Amino acid sequence: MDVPQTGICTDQRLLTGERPSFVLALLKNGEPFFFTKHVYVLTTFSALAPVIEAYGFTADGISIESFGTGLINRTWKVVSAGKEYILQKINQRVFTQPHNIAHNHQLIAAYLKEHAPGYLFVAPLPTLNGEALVYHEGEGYYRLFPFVGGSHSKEVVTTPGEAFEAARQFGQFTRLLSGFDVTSLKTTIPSFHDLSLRYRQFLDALANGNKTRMAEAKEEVDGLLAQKGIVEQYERLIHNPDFKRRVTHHDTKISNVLFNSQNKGLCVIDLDTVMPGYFISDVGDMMRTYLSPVNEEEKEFSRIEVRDDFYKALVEGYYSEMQSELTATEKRHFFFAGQFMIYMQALRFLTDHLNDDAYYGARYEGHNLVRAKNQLVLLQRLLEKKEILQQVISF
Ligand code: GN1
Ligand code: MG
Repeated sequence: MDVPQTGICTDQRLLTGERPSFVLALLKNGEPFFFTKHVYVLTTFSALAPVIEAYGFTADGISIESFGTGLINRTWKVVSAGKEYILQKINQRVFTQPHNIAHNHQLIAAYLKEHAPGYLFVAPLPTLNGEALVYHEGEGYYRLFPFVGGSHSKEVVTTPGEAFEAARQFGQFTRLLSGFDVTSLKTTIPSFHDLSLRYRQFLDALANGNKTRMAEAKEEVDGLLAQKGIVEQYERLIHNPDFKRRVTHHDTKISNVLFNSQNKGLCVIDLDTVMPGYFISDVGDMMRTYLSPVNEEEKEFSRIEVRDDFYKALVEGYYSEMQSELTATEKRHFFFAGQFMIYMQALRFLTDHLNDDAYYGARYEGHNLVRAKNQLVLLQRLLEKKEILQQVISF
């Protein structure tokens, strides 16, 4: 196996439950040198070499560095021979059947190629053997994407124009696939946005989770239990035939939209959770991540707010693509989408806190409790504006 003679590999990601790590590996004459603050994560060229070789990269001059802020998969930016790529390792604790993801990507890519040939769908690149995934023995599954040239992503939405653009992108994605047979998609995470299941998992964590943490989080636990009506409303909705199963992205946070240098939306990314679902998942996660000037990581809760003009832009952006697709029942539940998703995310963060951070990991003690509190405040801010915001949808 060849290892590069020179290059830099950085990795700031953490392993679940461990402390933040920073590793800088410099390779000289094939020998790695590590400069570390906390040596918990080691990602070296040699660890990734079998993967990058599958794509025919030569080791000389390649650079691989950690990229993005996703919580589940691990992502690197790869530069080789002047070309940029995104390399990802699929988290198999979460995505237990990586081939299901590849199957979905292939079906959607083929459909869009035929029905919307100009659409930018960022599909994985095939290996030298024509495979969509690389299996690295003892490590897991990887795939490589082209890096969309001239693109950038965002962590928070700073203008209504950005909210409009992002909402338009997700609306366009679902609309272009409205003629696609949604039942042909495989489920990549069973019951991913099933709020009733998330609620049961929360109750389960209350019964079996960390008792000390439970006592400390009593106020948040009670706050979530008190809003169980959201689960009941969700149950009623999904049994309503006017609530359609559509091709749904299921992770529409702002960092999953690529923008060009003029801040126009280019495409949506992070397509692993594209599955049959309901529009409230996509619209709700946009509300969760576009309406406030700060995101789920914010510890200063007074900075969390719901911006009316961003809500309006979100509605207009999504409707610019989906207005004629949505049923009247769906439109009436536009606001509910935000309640549904913010509540679900608060449940998931608090459940994980009670389960000792087994799913999301934690960068500091109490990280998921802070995230849960943050989402509860956001939900409160949204509900306070219910009447005003519902008037925005007058068309
Ligand atoms: C996870 O890995 P990432 O950041 O794309 C999670 C989403 C959550 C999000 C919260 C598969 O997404 O559902 O909304 O964290 N994805 C999965 O930041 O659980
Ligand atoms: Mg994601």
